[in-house]
Amino acid sequence: MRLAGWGLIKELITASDVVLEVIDVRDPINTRNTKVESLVLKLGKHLILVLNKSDLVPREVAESWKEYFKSLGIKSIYISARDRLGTKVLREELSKLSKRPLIISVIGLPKVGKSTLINTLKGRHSASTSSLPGSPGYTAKSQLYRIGKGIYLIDTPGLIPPRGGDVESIIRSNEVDKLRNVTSVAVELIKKILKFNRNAFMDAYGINEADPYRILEALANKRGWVAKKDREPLLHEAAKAVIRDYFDGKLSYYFTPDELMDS
Ligand SMILES: Nc1nc2c(ncn2[C@@H]2O[C@H](COP(=O)(O)OP(=O)(O)O)[C@@H](O)[C@H]2O)c(=O)[nH]1
Ligand SMILES: [Mg+2]
Repeated sequence: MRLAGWGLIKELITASDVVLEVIDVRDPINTRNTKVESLVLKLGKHLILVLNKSDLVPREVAESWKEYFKSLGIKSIYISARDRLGTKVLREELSKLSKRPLIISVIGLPKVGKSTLINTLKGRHSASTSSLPGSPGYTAKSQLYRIGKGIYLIDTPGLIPPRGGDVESIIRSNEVDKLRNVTSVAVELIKKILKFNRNAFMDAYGINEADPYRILEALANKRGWVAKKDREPLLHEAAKAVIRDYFDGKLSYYFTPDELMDS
């Protein structure tokens, strides 16, 4: 997994006029990177938080997060990059900024939906260019796309997840196949999902269990992921599936800013 170091991030933000920070609306708190946000503001660039995957939460929940960020003085917009909801509004917001060329960078932790958003914004006909207008020396290892007249979008490698207690920082630190202790990582994720949505695994897999290990066991058995020798369920296979299904949105939950204050 390509993750951007601090030097590259600085270089990218410096070259941008607008930074779109994509976060996951299911957990906006643990998928944002406040250190990068501070840098964006310090460098005097526009910051827009893009609350993605809002197809997975009720509209009121997405609204409540928008209000929450507004109260912090941060502009945000909720979208579903996958279902192309809210992306037109985002496009319009961007075109309103009159500067041309307008350089937009898209940053965010791995798996928040950066590539999906970029594909949606760039449409089928946009050409990819290699150098940024007005900055000939610029050599970022990032892809640049023209998405409108004088409007350019930079794709960025994922941000390094901030270290913290939450499981988001672990599942987004490496490819699922390369995660260490993938079973215990998935157990943590399952606990988190169950905390906010007791029916998540019933809805996704038809598995009616409350214990994380039992859930992994049941999923492995259901899918036929068992050891040849003794038919023991292969928990690590189920663990990887759970993490992937979480990224895809097959497993869902949400909480509101009010619940955040209470916890
Ligand atoms: N449900 C849902 N899933 C999404 C959305 N956008 C992206 N995804 C999924 O999230 C995963 C990661 O998306 P990707 O664009 O590769 O993220 P990136 O690592 O930030 O570039 C993929 O499985 C996407 O299908 C969305 O709006 N809704
Ligand atoms: Mg990507």
